[in-house]
Amino acid sequence: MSSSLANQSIIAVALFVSLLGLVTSAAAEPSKPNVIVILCDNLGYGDIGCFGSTKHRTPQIDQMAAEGLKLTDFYVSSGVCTPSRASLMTGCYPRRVNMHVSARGGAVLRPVGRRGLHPDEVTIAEVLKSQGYATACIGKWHLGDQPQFLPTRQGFDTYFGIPYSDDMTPRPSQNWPPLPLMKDERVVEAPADRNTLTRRYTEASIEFIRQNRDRPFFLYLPHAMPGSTQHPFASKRFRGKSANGPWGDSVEEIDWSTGEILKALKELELDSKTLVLWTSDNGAPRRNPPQGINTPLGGWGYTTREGGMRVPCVVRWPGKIPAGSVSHELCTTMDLLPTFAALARTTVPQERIIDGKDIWPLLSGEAGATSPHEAFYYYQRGQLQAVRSGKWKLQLPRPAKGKRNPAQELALFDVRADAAESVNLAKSHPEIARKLQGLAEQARVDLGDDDRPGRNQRPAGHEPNPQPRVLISR
Ligand SMILES: [Ca+2]
Repeated sequence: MSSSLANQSIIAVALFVSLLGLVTSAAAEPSKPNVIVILCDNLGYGDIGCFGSTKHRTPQIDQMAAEGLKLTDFYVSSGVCTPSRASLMTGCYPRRVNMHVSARGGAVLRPVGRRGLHPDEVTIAEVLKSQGYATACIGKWHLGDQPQFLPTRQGFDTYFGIPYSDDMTPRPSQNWPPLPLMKDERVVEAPADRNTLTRRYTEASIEFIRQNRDRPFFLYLPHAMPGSTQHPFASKRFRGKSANGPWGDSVEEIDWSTGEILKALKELELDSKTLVLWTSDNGAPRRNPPQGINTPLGGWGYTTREGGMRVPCVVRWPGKIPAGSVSHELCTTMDLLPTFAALARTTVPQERIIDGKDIWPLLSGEAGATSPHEAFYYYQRGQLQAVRSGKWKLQLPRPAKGKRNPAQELALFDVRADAAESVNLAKSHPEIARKLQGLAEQARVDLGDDDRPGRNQRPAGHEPNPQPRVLISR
């Protein structure tokens, strides 16, 4: 063999070995996981079995918890829909993205509204879409009902659902249209048949999963139920069947829905490739007679009490998240965007502040993993009302503001031992109270408080749309 031939052989072998290396490393690189977020509307901390409900039968969600992780100290950023959902989508506090109040200063967006989540904000769907994910939003959006604010303009390939709350039906003195059920940017049914929403959202979700079984997908499923009406809706199969009236019926139908989705994942052999996170957008509101349950937390939805902002959360991903695990570390819906971005092997937007953190160490049960948040802030609309750090929650003093906002004294609670916020420890732990007041002051500077603007609120905020119009079928 001539030396040049020998050299060529060596080069060929080297080339082959390095190609082999490339092939094996590509094969060894895990595919990007699918992500499913199931978000209930107004469902309370104690409304499902694995979080203590004795009234509602939720075997599917309980089984999901047994196969995955329960987060006991998981928070939403607001006690009401719109700001809570804005945070979930963007990883930011509502004030950061200027979604803490509606155009008229109300707590949530209304139909035919002037505002919505600013199109320039970066959503989870946009982050994952940029990484090759198929994306769908199926359910309640509530981040703007005008075309420029719809899910289809915020990174979702497809949308199916009602763009706002299910109780926003025509009423005198409002130009609200019959409740619109939309496919992408078209109204396909009005008024929407609310009894069948949970069933139809479930069917559409499973169809989306089937269609995208061979590529990574992100499914955002914000249910309409138990929702905002005095009489939550359910399919005939579930109506009148629970021990807790229409509220319980709708929760039990959501449990069925969750089971169907998990069943579809198993059948399609996607179980080991899919993270499913199940939670609620805020706690159960006060009703008379009572419907939803926040026990053992104190207070009701629409407030900054624990019952308003701490929600049940179950996360499942067989093989990656230890079965039957529980974490008491503080984490939030704002952490979803950074966590999912990391799972998709990308980063959060670098040119802007994102409040959420990657909580994969907590989800995956890494030894010694702790909350990435030194402080968590409880805002009611634009007002900072409380701050939590570790096990401590400081309720900030404030004067009365309207009937629904009574005066509050400074109060310190150990919300790990006293989730009902019943024993004020401010006098016995003045140094803790002082420390938390310092953290509150940082938030006032950064995010603002009431009429005081924050240094790092995004100035563009959400663009008012001067001439909103009623969405119609076209
Ligand atoms: Ca809600």
